[in-house]
Amino acid sequence: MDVALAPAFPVLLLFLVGISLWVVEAEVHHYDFVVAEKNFTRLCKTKSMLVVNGQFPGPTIYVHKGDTVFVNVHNHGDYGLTIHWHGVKQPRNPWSDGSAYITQCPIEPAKNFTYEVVFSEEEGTLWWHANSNRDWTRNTVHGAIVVYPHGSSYPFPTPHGEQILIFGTWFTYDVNKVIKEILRTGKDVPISDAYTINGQPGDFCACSKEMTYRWRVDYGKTYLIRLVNALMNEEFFFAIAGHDLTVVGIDGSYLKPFTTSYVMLATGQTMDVLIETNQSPGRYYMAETLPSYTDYDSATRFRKNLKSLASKEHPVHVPRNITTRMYITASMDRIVHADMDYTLLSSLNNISWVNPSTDVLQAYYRNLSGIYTSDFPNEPPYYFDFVADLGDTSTHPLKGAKVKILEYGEEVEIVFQSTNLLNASDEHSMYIHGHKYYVLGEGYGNFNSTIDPETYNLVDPPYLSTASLPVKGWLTIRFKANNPGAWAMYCQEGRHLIWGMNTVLIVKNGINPETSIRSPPPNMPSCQSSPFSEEDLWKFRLNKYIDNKIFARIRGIKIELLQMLRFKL
Ligand SMILES: [Cu+2]
Repeated sequence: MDVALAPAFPVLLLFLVGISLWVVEAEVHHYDFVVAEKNFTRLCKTKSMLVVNGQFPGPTIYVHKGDTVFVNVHNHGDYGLTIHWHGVKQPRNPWSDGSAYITQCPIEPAKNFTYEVVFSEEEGTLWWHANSNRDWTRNTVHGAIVVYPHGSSYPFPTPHGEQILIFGTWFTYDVNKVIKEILRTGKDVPISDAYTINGQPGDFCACSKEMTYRWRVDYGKTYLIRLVNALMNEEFFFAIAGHDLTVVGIDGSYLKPFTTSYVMLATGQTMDVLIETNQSPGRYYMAETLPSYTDYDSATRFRKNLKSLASKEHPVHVPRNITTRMYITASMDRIVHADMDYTLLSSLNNISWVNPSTDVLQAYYRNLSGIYTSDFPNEPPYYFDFVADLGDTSTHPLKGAKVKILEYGEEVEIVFQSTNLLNASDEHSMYIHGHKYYVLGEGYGNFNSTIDPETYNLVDPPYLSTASLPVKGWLTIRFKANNPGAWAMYCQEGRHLIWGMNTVLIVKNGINPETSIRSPPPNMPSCQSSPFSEEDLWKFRLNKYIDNKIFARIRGIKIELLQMLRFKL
């Protein structure tokens, strides 16, 4: 704006200020994430755990819609990891998706990597977490992402205040060590010791009374609560005693507001709810409970209320011209060995995912062969009554890195079917990277392709990144494959994920640069198994040289090897 004009034209100045607020540019933010071990005490026990910037939960990222965030992740831990931005589409930028062995190789100890997190359509609450299908690091390495509207306001009355509530799982020991062992033995995962809200167990838990998370609110106000389900394995109900909740958003998109006494979040889901503090001043419990098997109707009833705003400002674009249809079974399974011992597995369409040695994205982009195969099937290999009592294990899942290739712009419909193999049907939280999708419908039993589509919501279906696949039931989603890259698709529940309930969608480039994958950043972590680069090797040798030199001086001797090293350095 021309400042010189201001004194002479005060009216014009106000007008220009008004305009400049409207066209405010998308911002660029920078964060440093230092991942390191730190001691935490809960339930009367102290343990060391991996966290970001010494915090549990980790730091919140605040942006406006359309901003870009550079997050420099410094790994001070003792094993490799990646960070994923859950529900962030990252248009054309799979390089910063942070999916271990799918979009990148892990950031090794003492290394760093800068993610460029590109926000586009998301508005509301999302979260970030360590992302691996071979460990549970995300249990302690996670935090919230808040995306404010850009140049507009909320599609609901502006709240007086807001609060983030992150729900987590607590183990009193290093659960990752146990998971490592489980991956070797193929046995079941341990049960957690407590659930936490913002890092603290409830006040009924041992040694927790003083530390339990408390939130002080004023009477007669409206607050926006941002809920994040960062639990390792569970979906849950959440309620606040004596108060109704008005649900206004989910997974970073708005909903038609509806009022309810409880909400339900799938594993990995986020939700925005309003609360009016209209009850007499006092203390009210905020509580998460796990659904029992009889509660699944309550879960379904709640989810039926989820409807997109479908307004002029927030339209829906439900794909109608489906070019790829997939019917994907999600199963627990096991391989029984000759000695009657067994190994647990999980699968999608009878394929149990195994990470390749180089990440899928790198292999696809550089045309490397032998890393993955493109034969992930569009339907299960065997049809049977998927939801019957199925104690036996005759389906023999195949292990491998099988991916599904999609042309750019395809309109995809996927029906997920939960099977009851091992009589172990469970709700699954189906998550796709790089694409949000419309949830058209869900139901119990085997999917019926004649009857069930009649129930689809094609008008205002919710737009999610993570959705519940009901126990012994089905779930139909649709999306347009308009984000080129290699994108993971899996069950977010940690125990299903580590056993292989995972695959990858590769979306090919479109016809021009605007519809093609960006070039990779120059500093992608290397996939070499050796933790040392050439530079590290020389640093290592230099340190050894200095040590040896001191040692030699003490002894008063000269070692020829040292001379040689000195020459080289
Ligand atoms: Cu699952």
